Amino acid sequence: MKIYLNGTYVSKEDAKISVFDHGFLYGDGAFEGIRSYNRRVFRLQAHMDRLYETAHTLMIEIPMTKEQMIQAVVDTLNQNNLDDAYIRVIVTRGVGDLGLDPRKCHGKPGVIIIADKITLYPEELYRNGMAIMTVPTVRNHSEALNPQLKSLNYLNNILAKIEANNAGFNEAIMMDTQGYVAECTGDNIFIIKNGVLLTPLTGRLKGITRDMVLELAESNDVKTRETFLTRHEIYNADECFLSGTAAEIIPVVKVDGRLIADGKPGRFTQKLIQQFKKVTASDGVPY
Ligand code: PXG
Repeated sequence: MKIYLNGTYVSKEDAKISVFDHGFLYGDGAFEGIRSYNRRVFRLQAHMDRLYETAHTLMIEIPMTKEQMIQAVVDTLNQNNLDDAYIRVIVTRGVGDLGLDPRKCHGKPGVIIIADKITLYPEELYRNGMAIMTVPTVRNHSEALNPQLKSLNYLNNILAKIEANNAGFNEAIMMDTQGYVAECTGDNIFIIKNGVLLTPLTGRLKGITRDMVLELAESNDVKTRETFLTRHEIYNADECFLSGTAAEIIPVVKVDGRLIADGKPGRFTQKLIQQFKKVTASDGVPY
């Protein structure tokens, strides 16, 4: 495996960063998770736009242009000769001292690109659907750490994942600070109710897979609405599914012990999974 580390390629064993890097000390940085299918990088521009927006808000100046970053992602895929891959782009504040003041980080921000594989959930769950639960840990308040930022600080999502794992589940639904459904630990959430596709309006990451699901629904003449959702609405949905780059699209069939409709993956969800496969196999930046 060849890993892009600040402009050079190194082996997995040699891919090391300083213990004084604020990405390590404080989670001070940004990241993206991207997939390629069939030697095409899916929605690369959208991932780059989101990465640069996160960095802009964090006031981290990425030491390369978006075009150079796109080229580095493509080059990393070629270096590793992967037809299908999960690509992790990481930008760290860089090396500073033990204080959190970012002004002490004198060097350039760090840029790391890893191309590998990822499987989030067992294959069987994509066919039969997943049982998930709501957890006590809430998603960040927008005025604390905006969930729109894909920062290196994922501790509240990790706590939520631990709560679900402790109870024997693979995934957690997190609420926002007002008690509305926000998203899962690494996925956006959708329901279908009376033929309308519903998904949380705020308090969640603006997922790139989420955007694609909304586009696909509209092209199927399914009405979509971004709104406020409660647990009650999830329990009584006709269909429920999650979306994410790593997770792709996965049906949800039980939430907090309540079956979703008949407890089987919904018809629209299954159609969407088929359409998702078609689009991802043919769209994207070739390499
Ligand atoms: N919400 C959150 C909080 C995410 O981190 C998504 C939604 C889906 O967004 P995209 O743009 O990918 O459709 C994500 C991204 C993991 C893992 O191991 C998941 C993500 C990122 C990193 C790791 O579960 N999902």
